[in-house]
Amino acid sequence: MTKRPVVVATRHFPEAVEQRLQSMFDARLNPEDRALSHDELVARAQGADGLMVAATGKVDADLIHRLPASIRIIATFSVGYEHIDIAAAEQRGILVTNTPDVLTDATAEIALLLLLAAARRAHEGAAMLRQDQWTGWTPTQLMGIGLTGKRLGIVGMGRIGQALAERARANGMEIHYYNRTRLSPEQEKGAIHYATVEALLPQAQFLSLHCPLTPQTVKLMDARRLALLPEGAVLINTARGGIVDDEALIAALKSRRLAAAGLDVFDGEPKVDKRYFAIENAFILPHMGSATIETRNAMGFRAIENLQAVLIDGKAPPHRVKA
Ligand code: 8YV
Repeated sequence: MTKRPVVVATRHFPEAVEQRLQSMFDARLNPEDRALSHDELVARAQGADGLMVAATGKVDADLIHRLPASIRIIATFSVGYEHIDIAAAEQRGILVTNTPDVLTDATAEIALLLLLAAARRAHEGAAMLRQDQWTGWTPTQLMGIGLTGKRLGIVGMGRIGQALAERARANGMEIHYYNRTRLSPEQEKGAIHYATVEALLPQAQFLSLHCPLTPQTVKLMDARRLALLPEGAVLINTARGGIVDDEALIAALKSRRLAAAGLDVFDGEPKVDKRYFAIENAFILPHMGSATIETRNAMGFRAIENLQAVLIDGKAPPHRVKA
């Protein structure tokens, strides 16, 4: 039997994904899901052909330079790839791939969940009930904000932004968006395009972030831009925590300048600015955007398709990302 390519998995992936990995490759798994130091990862990668990583571990230039020359592909189990130094990988002739499309619906669903939960004060209601503080219905209790007829601003109208727009339209919202390039009329479906984020913000009674984290979008939502949102706006972030300036957002939520926020991602994850825990108008989740069984399996299979193309079929990977 010919030697099967060796793939190192840096995390414990869903069972069906690991089974497929093992059926196709000589897979070095991480069943305990231990956080691997760079030293450990470099040791595990000796003689290996590919890595399957997740967005939770930095694959920086230092690590890439230390990888053995046998590594030909780094397949990330994520659509985002800001954790990988692509230029450093390219310099060493290592291909980098991601998992687009398959998590679009799941992430849009979580964005809608955050939008509804933040607007309708779900956290406060649930906490009141669980802490046995509910003394009964009153005409003015926990009044939130309705979605129908409101303007939703979307920053980044790619796949996930468009999927959220679809769902928001079904809830009676009007879609306004910023994207570097304007979409075609078929994709826009009546959404209104703005050439700058600054032009969009004053329109956005709700604002949802769907752009990647890049040097240009770090702290995009800073105090100045948050102040451009209408009084009582709701901010949703399912993209990356680093796009929002926590200091500015916390101040805006505390002062009620913003009515609420729904956050699935945090700057410096898994460390979270603990002040959010005490902010009742923040509905927060621990990065669950793609966390459905179907989606996580599909992400794994997509990562495997890329590994297979490069390491078994000797072809270009279907989902290569470039510097
Ligand atoms: C992943 C994500 O769960 O794909 C992404 O970019 O943010 C999440 O859906 C996570 O990054 C796992 O690698």
